[in-house]
Amino acid sequence: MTHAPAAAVALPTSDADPFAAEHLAQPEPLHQQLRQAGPVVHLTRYNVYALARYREVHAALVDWQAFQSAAGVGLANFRHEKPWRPPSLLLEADPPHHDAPRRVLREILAPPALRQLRATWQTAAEELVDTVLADRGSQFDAFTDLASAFPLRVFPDAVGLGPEGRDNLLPYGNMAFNAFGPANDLVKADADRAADLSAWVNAQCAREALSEDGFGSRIWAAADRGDLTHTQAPLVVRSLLTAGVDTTVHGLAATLYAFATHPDQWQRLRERPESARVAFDEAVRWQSPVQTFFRTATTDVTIAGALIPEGTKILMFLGAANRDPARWLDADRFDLARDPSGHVGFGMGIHQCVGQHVARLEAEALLTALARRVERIELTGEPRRHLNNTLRSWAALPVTVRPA
Ligand code: HEM
Ligand code: OVM
Repeated sequence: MTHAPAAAVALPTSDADPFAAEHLAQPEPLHQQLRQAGPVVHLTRYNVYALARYREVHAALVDWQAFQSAAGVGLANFRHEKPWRPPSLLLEADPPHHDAPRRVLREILAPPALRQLRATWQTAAEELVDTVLADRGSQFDAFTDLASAFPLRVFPDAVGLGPEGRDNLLPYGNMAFNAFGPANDLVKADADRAADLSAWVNAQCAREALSEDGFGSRIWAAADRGDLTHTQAPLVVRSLLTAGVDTTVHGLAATLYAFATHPDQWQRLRERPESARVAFDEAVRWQSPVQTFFRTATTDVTIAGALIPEGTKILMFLGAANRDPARWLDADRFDLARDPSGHVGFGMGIHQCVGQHVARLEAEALLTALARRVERIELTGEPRRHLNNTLRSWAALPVTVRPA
């Protein structure tokens, strides 16, 4: 990536709407078109520049100086449009403002800090799978009964939320991830609930709302130490509640879908339960639960010879990069034998998912509990997608299992 001035080349263009229902339901054909069209494609409908190849997506993710986040990582440009809520102090911030909140969350969500949760989460996963098999038998909805139920059982407790109103978490996240896209019907469908959901989430970020020994109170303790201001603390808690629920729910759903459609891979996991973590990363690569994020060009910049004017939005297709045949052998295959490291499903660079160890710990607990108890898992009905502007998400995953 070089900085202008440079010889600009003519850009391929596309009038496709990546946020239209047909592409959200099945993004692969558009991804392939965009990758083939060139390293940068001008999307005329939104006047944004699309990156769908691994090389360029990776390069943009690691170059925070040229591709900023503080103007928003959705389509809306915060330089000109008022954000729907006060911007995230992590996701929608650039250095140096990004540094302190990032350092605080990194400590709280780092593997050593999660060690005390492992046994609790493993037990919760074993109990959940036992209960589902006992109550539902061999046929159930792997989306509702496992992929949603498990994070909702363990994550809000780990943050330190009270018992009331937890059913607001998924709708709030759904709304926040829709808000990165254009103001289409998906956004309008959430509009009447926005104020209530936001009020509830904001109230849970207060120190008094949080138990004494969770992630939330540790964020407030960091403020007491002076690592954050007391004004920043509730917004950092808000990041956990926004980014920490729907992502893992749909990430686990993606993983269960992958196994329900690849019986040989399920056998492999059962033989080697220690591969649960890498299996989850392979599922994150293969499905990319978070499909897209934007950046904004801080200067005139050229990518692969194409001039991108200062102030314009760049749309990074994480899902397309994660299946770029130039980077991945047999890119469309879900394969536990591959090394998925380097995938951009959690991002890359200074904004790379700070909650990824939480997500992996949840996945490891649920997958190993299920692998111990279930010999076969297969789809018994049409899996149903839920459409969201950013998340590759699910509504139903009907499965039949054979207990081990
Ligand atoms: C950032 C994906 C789970 C909290 C990110 C980014 C991606 C991502 C792609 C990068 C954003 C960017 O570059 O602009 C995912 C996926 C998950 C997951 C696929 C599950 C499968 C979680 C969890 C938490 C979390 C469980 C909280 C416990 C965050 C936060 C950021 C972030 C706070 C912003 C970090 C920053 O800007 O420095 N995530 N995430 N995520 N994630 Fe996750
Ligand atoms: C945040 C955040 C971080 C990552 C993803 C996200 C809604 C939000 O810090 O609020 O999606």
